[in-house]
Amino acid sequence: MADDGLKCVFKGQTFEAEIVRSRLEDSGIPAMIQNNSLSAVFSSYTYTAGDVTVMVNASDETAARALLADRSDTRPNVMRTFTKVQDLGDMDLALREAFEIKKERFKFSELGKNRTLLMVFFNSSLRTRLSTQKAAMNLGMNVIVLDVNQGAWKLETERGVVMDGDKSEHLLEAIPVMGCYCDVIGVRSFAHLTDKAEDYEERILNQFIKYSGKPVFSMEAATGHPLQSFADWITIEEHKTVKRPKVVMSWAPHPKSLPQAVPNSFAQWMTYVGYDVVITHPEGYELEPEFTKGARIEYDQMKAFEGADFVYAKNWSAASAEHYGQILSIDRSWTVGERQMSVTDNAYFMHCLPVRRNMIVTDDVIEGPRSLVIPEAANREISATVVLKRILEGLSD
Ligand code: AN0
Ligand code: CP
Repeated sequence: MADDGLKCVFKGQTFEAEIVRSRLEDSGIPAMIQNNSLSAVFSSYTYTAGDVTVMVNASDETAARALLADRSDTRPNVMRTFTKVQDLGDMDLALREAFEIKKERFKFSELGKNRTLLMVFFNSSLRTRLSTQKAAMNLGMNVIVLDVNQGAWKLETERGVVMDGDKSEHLLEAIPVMGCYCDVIGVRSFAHLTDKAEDYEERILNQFIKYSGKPVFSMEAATGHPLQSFADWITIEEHKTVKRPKVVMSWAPHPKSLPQAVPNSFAQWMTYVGYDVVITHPEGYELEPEFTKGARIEYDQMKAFEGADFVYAKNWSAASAEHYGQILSIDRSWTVGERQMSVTDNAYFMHCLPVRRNMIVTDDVIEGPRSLVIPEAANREISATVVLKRILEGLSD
């Protein structure tokens, strides 16, 4: 943390302080927890001994107070941001909420009254656009959709650039302006696949979190697609017949370079909920270990598929620093077909869609009785409704 003096923005019990600290950090505000009884420095601050306090840099104090004021309390199941599985808190509760909403999807139709969702798309979408808008409508919200590349000013994203080119507006003005017109913002911004550090820092998404002044959720950002993984998880829970199914995520060929967002999130989510996760891909397609921790990597696709309960196919480009964003293989023997499915335990087939047939998966498998691609897409409405509901519950007037 910078050395411009620390200010206390919260005082309370340790567990609450932890929630407050992570909420601040998620919004790009460095924060630390201090225990008064242990800190001599502390006596000089307004808040006196006895409790745990959360400290921020003096220059962040106003932003931190505004952020904390925007949520009525520190209940763990209300959310300010949704970018990763951990944001959901108690997973059993999240799943119960998903099934409750699936049974009665208009149950919370008053919650979003006079609230506005802004969905910002830097990239194309079918499912995310429709399902998130439907979710907002289930909750009684108003919705604005902005397709940045269709009709908005071209946006500069780098600070310090002399804007004498074709970009008319800077993201640093555009974001707070967008924040003026809404209560919640969803952002879709894919990896550019040229600069790994820039993508993996989630520069665009984090700027929205930091400068919009509103709760922000990912509608697929550079390194993750949590709304998709949440829907995938609901779908698996609905179809599994054993407590801990074997879930195999398989790379498959694709003619264009695709981000790692979907496989990153899927691996992270499925290991987090404790499934038996196997990832199979040709050498060179290793994902970042922070997402695959707890999964087994098997380079032999047929071996990986043995006894699988669920097969999740997806293409992604290389994630390594040397080959970042590159296509290293277009080997069509990896296309998921009857040959691979026959060694599974009558596995269900899954894909997030959009899918290129006979590159990723054969017509027969995707059209077959074990294909879950449509129920999976349908559950996108449910995952989005849970996420928006929780964000709405965290808003104060
Ligand atoms: C995107 C991707 O692979 O990240 C979106 C998937 C939901 N897919 C394509 O661009 C084809
Ligand atoms: N699965 C998914 O996110 O699809 P879209 O890219 O169409 O939104």
